[in-house]
Amino acid sequence: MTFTQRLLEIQTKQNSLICIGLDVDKDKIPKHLLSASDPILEFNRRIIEATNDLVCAYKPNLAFYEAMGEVGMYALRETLKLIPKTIITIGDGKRGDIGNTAERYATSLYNDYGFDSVTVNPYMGYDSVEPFLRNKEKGVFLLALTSNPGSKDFQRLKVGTKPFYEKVVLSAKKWNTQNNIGLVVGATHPKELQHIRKIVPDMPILIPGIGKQGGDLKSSILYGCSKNGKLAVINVSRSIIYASPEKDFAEAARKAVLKMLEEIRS
Ligand code: OMP
Repeated sequence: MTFTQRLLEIQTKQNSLICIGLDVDKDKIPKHLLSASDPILEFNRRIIEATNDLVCAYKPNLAFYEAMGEVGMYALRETLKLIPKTIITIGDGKRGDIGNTAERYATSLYNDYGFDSVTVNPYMGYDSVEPFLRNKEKGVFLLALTSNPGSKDFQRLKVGTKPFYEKVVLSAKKWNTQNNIGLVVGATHPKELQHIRKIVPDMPILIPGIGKQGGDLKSSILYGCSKNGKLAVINVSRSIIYASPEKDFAEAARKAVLKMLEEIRS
């Protein structure tokens, strides 16, 4: 089964397009957890237990764990063990380097950590992406048009008559011979999302930027989904995991996801 087929199956079974970003910051977790033997792991455990029946994916952003050194990396590995195998994991490291280095990154993220999929920055071209594509069961989300203000600096520059990000989308389409490539398109660009979905009707699109970054859920669903209402992966990190700073944080996270699901389904 290819990555995209598996994602589709999981989204159907879970009846959810939501991905929770596990971007855990020790300064932001409820204070009572700081006395736990591993506060980050405990936080993630509670969030995963409270939400795993409502989501299609979890996306730990590696930066948050790397920033904590060995303690963080341990928490990340243990967190991955807590995520049911029926849910997709996305290792968000936005990797991108020459071929032999990319190969090592792919080995680390897929085989050592065991992520089902990763985010990759395609700026260095095909040879930097290809090692991540070899296993059709593993997925690659290529940055196309990112959610941040700086996305205009390079991604929107015209190459001939088309913006650079569109070249990325067209290349991704060409490289997708194993049905395991997806794109990243920020929720902050609804018009472009609609245009990109037309170019790649059946490719997964990871859509971050809802909540704190100001992206809109309704337009992300309307423009980001495939014809059968799937393959958009709506990522939300802070607005869900920090829905409450108190002891009820896990229940509050669940409530926040339920509210989003209601909005999506309506
Ligand atoms: P919140 O803004 O807290 O929901 O977090 C967004 C998450 O998505 C962070 O982990 C970002 O690194 C990530 N992200 C973006 O915000 N914008 C992008 O264009 C791409 C990503 C990503 O690849 O996940």
